[in-house]
Amino acid sequence: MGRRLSGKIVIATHNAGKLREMRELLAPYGIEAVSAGELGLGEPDETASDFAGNALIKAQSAAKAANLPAFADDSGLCVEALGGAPGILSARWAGEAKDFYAAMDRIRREVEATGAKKPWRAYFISALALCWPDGHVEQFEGRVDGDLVFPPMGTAGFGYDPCFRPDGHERTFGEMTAEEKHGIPADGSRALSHRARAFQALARGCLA
Ligand code: ITT
Repeated sequence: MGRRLSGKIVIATHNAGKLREMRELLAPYGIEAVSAGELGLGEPDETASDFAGNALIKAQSAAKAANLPAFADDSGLCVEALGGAPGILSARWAGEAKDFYAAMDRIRREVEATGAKKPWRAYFISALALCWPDGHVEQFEGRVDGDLVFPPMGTAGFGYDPCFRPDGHERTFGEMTAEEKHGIPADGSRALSHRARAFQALARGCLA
């Protein structure tokens, strides 16, 4: 059992899509969440070589700056035919303009160039970090596997959602409701998205 999270926390993200999902995941627990953007916190450089390391950098920096417990997510889409790219560079592939349709098209072109046979396999990873101002840290990870879909389908969600169809489903994340993508099943069964799966582990460790 990890350290129990309560009271007020910072959600250490500047990504509006993630912020919405992280707020929705925390909502049932009566935790007051303020975002890094609302507090005017800067964005630290994500210099680690893996998702967990970058989540830790974001959570530690926000916990220190706000003197509150901080909750961060580092996540991305890993394409098997590309050796796991874009992976931790998922946000950077969308460029300054945050053009995820361009990033999805780059994935399509690069996978096509490898000659990989369909279905093109991919997975999303979410690494969550909770950091307290005294330096205590709790970390969790979630993953969901699926196929890439081109052209991208649906306009729900954010980022790479329209080009990812999770295993066992007929629709992409971009065609799913928020509840389908990252709702936490009331019967205790496994959630669908990488972030919701990581959050289930966090809830068992720090919110029970
Ligand atoms: P913060 O660091 O401020 O949280 P960011 O967008 O830079 O925001 P990351 O470095 O973790 O976040 O980049 C992850 C990228 O991967 C993100 O920009 C999304 O486009 C993509 N991604 C992560 N989770 C996703 C999801 O559930 N659906 C679609 N795309 C996702």
